[in-house]
Order: sequence, then structure tokens, then C-alpha cells
Amino acid sequence: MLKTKQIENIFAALDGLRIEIPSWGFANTGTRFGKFLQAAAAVTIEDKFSDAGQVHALTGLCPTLALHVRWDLPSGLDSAPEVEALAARYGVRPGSINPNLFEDQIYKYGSLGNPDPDVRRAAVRHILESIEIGRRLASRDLSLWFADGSNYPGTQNIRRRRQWFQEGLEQAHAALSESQRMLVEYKPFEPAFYHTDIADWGMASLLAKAAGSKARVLVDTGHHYQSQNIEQIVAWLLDDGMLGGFHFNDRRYADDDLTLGSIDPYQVFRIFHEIRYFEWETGQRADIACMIDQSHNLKGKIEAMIQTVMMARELYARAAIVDHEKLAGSQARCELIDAENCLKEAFFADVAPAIREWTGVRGLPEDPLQAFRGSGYLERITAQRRERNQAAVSSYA
Ligand code: PSV
Ligand code: MN
Repeated sequence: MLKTKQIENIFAALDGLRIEIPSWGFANTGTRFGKFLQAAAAVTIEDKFSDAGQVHALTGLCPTLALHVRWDLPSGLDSAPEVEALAARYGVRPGSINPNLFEDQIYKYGSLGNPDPDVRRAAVRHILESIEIGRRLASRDLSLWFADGSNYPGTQNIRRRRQWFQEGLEQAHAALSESQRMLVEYKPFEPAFYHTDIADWGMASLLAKAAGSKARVLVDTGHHYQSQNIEQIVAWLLDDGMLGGFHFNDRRYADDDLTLGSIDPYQVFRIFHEIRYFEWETGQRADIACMIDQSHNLKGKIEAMIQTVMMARELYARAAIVDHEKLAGSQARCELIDAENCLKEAFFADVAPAIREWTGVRGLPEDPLQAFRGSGYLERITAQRRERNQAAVSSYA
């Protein structure tokens, strides 16, 4: 049984929790070996807002939708009025704006790191347009991920490419308004297999610092080598004032984009714990955008998103009941077992009754997944979208 104080902590934590969902999580995606299509998959930007609206209505935790410019705003700034109208209609605001600097043929050898100055200029132009879109949609975060790198030793000048990155990011940063931020994401490999220009959190942090005061690092939990201690990276970035946000997902081997907590829920808990411990110690709220970056090929897309949000909610609630006072004392006295048990007791506590109580008070369904299954929404969109999606596939083939 949880103590009253712990239940209060869970309520306060869940009231403050916001999880951004990705528009691409509702679309048909796959692996490089192919796609398994779903009749209910979202195709249009309206489908995506509609699906996101369901997730938010049932969980109360997802008021924003991350948008990928090329996939969601194909007409750039001209797509903004439609997005605004859909946001109002489905009760979900546009979230982070993600420029696409990896799909166009011009990016074969990179974007900001490309040896061709014309390509670098085109990449900067696309980022500047994305900043403009963000401003127009009142979205705070420009979220940058670069596929840039090389596949074979000796084929690129690694230092020159770093300098080009610095120049491009500085130009982009100069265009941000006061209320905008720039998040720099890192990834060790894929699609590049020899070197990636922004391969780890240190490189991302150096580039972000060089770009300017509104730039921060984005940690995608799938973008690390096996067994890397991600919560330590989180703790360091927090301490350095450089943690801007997350792309949450789980992984077993590489950037697998598996459901959050499906492989290692304790790791997600430890990440949440570091954030809350920082907040307790400093008395300041960590200004972090928590986003999901998952796109399911096999699971039902909306159900998988709800499952993910429920997992985040549960692990965040567990992290909210760590006894910080006791932990700090045990750490200072090097009482190893007692310190470790502070985490373990919270991780293994039964938080379900407190979460149920929270949903009741906030007027949300006790079990969002069951509520979704009972809503008829999936059946409705499957019937509506099936024919259209099939026609799109056959005209493509
Ligand atoms: C790249 O693997 C990544 O994590 C980036 O965040 C992209 O924007 C996203 O996945 C979708 O491709
Ligand atoms: Mn990501």
C-alpha cells in the first residue's frame, strides 16, 4: 500500500507529464525488407490528427503531435492553415517540427555535411522553412536529425564535415525566435555504417553549444550502442543544462523502435528517476520535451501508441515515489544496499491503484486500451480507410 504522500506525488507527477506522439507512428511504415500494410493506417494529415486525438482523449497525456515536414506538410508553409484547422478540430496541437534532411536524392552524400555547397545551402533553406513553419504553428521545438555520414574509411573529411555542420546549425539558430528551441539528435550508425557526423551525445552537445543558447540535445533511447548507460548521459546533460528532449522507444539490438519498456522497463524508470532526482535536488523543473519515436509495423498502430503511453505513465509514476531524502542520505553514507533498494522498492511498488484513482479524478477512462477497443473507432476507420488505402497501394504498384 502506498503512503498518502506517495499518492500525492504520483498525482502531481502525472498532472505534469506530457508525452508527444509522432505523426509517423500512425502511418504505414516498415523495415528495409518491406512493409506489412494495415487497412486502418493513417495516410493523410487529417488521419494522423484524428488518431492522435483518440490517444489524447483516452490518456489525457498527449496534447501534441510531432510533425515531419516532408510527410505532413508537403506544401511547406502553405500547409500550415490546414494543420491549424485540424489541430483545432481534433484537440491536439502541432508539436515538434522535424525537417526531413535524408530522403531527397540530393542528400545522397549528406545534408549539412555534404561537400557540395549547393546541397548544404538547400539543407539550410529547408531548415529555415521548418523554423518558419514552427513559428507559424506556435510550435516550440525544431527537432533535427541528420542521416549524414559515410560508409567507408577515408571517403570523407570528418573534420571539414564537422565545420560545415557547425556553420549550418549556427545559421539555423540565428533564425529562431525567442520562444523557439533547436534540438540536436544523435545516432551512432544507420543509415551510415562507417561514420555518422553526429554520432553521440558529446558531439551533439558540442554542436548545440556552438550553435547558440537555444540549442539542446535530444536523446533517442534507441540511438546508443548495446549496454550503454543512458541514464548517465541523461544525468550529465541535465547537469550541463543541455538536455532538451527525448525520443522514447525500446530496443533489443539497434534502433529497433520497439514499444517503450517492452525489453527493459527498468532502464526507462532509471531515466525518469534521474530527471526527478535532478528536479528534487535543484528545486527546478527540467524543461524537457518527452516524445515517442516509434512506428509499428506489426502491432495495431493506435493500440501500440496507447500501450506506450500507459507504460510511460506507469514508469513515471514509479519514479515519482522514490524517497529522495532517504536516497541522498544513503548515497552520502555509501550504504549501497539501502541506496539501491530506494530505487527497487519504487520500481516494484504497486502503483496501479493510484493511477486508477488519478484517472477517476481527471475524468479519464481507467483502462485506455479497453476504452479504445470498446469505442468502435478502429472499426470505423478501418471501414473508411480500407478502400482508399488499397487503391493507393495498387496505383503505386
Ligand atoms: C532516425 O532514426 C529517427 O530517430 C529520427 O528522429 C527521425 O526523425 C525519426 O527516426 C523518423 O524517421
Ligand atoms: Mn528519433
